[in-house]
Amino acid sequence: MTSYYVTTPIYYVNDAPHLGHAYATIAADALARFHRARGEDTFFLTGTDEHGQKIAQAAKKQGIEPHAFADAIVKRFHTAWKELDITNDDFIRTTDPRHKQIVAALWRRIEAAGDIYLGSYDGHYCIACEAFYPDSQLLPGNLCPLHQSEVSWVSEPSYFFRMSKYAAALLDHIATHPGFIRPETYRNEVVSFVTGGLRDLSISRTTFQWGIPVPGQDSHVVYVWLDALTNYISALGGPEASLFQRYWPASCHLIGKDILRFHAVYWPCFLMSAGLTLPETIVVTGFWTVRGTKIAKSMPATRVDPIGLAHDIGVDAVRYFLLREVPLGADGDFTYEALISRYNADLANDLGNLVSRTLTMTDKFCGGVIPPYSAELARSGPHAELVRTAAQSIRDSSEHYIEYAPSRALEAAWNLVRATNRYIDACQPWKLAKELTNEPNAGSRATATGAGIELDHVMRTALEALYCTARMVMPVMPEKAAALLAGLGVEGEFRAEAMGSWPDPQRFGGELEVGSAIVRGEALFPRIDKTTQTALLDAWSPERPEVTEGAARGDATSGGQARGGQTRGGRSSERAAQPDVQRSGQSDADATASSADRPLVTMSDVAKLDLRVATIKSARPVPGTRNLLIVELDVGGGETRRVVAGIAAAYRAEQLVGRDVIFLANLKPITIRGVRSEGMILAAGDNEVLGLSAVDRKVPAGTRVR
Ligand code: ME8
Repeated sequence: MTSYYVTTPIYYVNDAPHLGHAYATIAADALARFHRARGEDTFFLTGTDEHGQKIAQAAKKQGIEPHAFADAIVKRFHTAWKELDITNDDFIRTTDPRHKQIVAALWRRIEAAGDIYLGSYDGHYCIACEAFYPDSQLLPGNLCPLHQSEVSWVSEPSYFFRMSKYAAALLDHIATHPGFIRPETYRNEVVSFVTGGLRDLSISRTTFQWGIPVPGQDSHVVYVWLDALTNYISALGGPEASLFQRYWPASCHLIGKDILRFHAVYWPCFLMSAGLTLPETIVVTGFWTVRGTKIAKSMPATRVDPIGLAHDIGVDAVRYFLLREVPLGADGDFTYEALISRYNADLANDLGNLVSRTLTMTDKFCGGVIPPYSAELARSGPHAELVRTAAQSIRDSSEHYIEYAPSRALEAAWNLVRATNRYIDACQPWKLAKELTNEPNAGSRATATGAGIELDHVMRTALEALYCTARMVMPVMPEKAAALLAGLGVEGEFRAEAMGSWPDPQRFGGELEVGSAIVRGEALFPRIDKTTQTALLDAWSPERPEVTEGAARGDATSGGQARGGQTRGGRSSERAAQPDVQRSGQSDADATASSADRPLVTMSDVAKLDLRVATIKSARPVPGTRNLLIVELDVGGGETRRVVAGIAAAYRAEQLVGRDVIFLANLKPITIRGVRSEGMILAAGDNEVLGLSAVDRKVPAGTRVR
């Protein structure tokens, strides 16, 4: 069986994980899930990098011993990866005894090759990078080119690695293995760096202790990058172990562009010296930035909490956004508006709406069970076209995952989603159903009339397309893929089988079981309407600039890196004109209404609103937010409701208790910052609250408002 071994960088434990770490780990997780589904013997490794001056300093600052300091942060990484549905097979810590042992063994192999000598190092060192910098690479004022902070001067005895010896062999390897460093721009960067000449590398330090002792030389600790890079083989038990035989060389080291040189130059040279095979490929990801500044622990203004986002809009939506929005090698500027836009456009409108309309119509027209497929109809017209599109999507998606382009893999899956929406529009099952009711034998659905066969076939084709889609998006959205399969009535071992394997285009049409019941549950991706959007944006970034109209419409043109917004916006308005049965569950009508020009409503629209007088019983801030309050209201009949209200900029919590307000009681509940919000207090003001609603005399809580 082919093996597939994927790794993430091992993260420094100087602070809790942020969005950048989540990104690399989610990308590696999607790759691991995809390769498992292809039936490959997969091993997925992540972990933490705990030695070196940077961690020693961070621990000292807190007055804790470094190991205890690392233990506390490692727990946060474990929690984060659990919350983000990460399926790593192992978690390596560089403080693990198993790791220390292999670092010592690797040192000895390199030493035995005659590649280590004692010298002394005089030069600049950036503690944040844990890297030596020649003067030529520093910014004016002796600043690190990456962190723009002042570097330290180091002068100490040090062991050196004869890296210069491997320059030619490395260039040769890169030339003969075009896929070794991806994308190509990073390959070119490495080639020009190595061509410029490689110097020998200082690989031990003597001025601090927090590291792995050099074998036989306790006064030196191993340079933290030699220590850290070795994790990729120490997790396998080292070169003699059976796991190493099974998984080495690594199929993919997934890394950020900040650590390219360590992985694409130092690591291959160490491995060549130790007589070990080089990894197959180093896949380099770009940076997520916030307003152009790299998201980093040292920059609090760039902090984006991936776990908070996952709680608020679902873990799969966050995973999808990160992998779909930006191709792996490129940088992306993160905005909350772009996150919501993409959620509404791709997940709520395209996929969510397709699922909803397909299941609704299957319920209505096919008795809620999987209808038969007609091999004959499938041979021509729009039916045949959709079968072809499905096959193409499956092939493209798989190729893109293999080529480390998850964004394109998802795009390929969306080709099928959109084609299926068009297919339903073209086939108009609601018309076929109408024809059927007009037929003389209408009472008996079993009659195999033309319209009946075609109606069944159309619905079955759409259901099969959804089955394929669930499996194509599984690596990125495992939870939603499972929920979608459950909706299609795929249960138990069949679901496990569908989740654990890649779709076969040849089997389109024959995957689902005729007669098995579909399940219409909650909407897969409830649309984030304007009210929810405002509340979420308040919670995520209270000091954000005003929301743009485009973002409010779900028009992706407004947000950061979002692309293709014009077409998405266009589709929304097209769909708004379609009959109800196609769009049940998830409305995008509000996507077309601007605040200045709202459509006229009828009394029956107004009658849908459950407006009541409510009395505020208590109010307190949502921790970590500036504008959000948790408000408890007496809504009459002995019922208390809790809402999250974005009113703290206008009212202090204690000013609110005892006030009567107008309350919308039948707003769909949402969870904001982990708090379930069940309703809405009406207030004046658009983006900013100018005043709360009130009644001009005392009336009992619960009194209806009309
Ligand atoms: O460098 N955007 O650890 P680290 C995208 N311990 N990805 C980002 C990011 C951002 N803004 N910020 C961080 C180290 N990353 C070493 C690695 S490996 C043997 C040792 C991701 O905690 C990106 O993948 O600084 C980057 O390479 C990694 O986190 C660095 O994490």
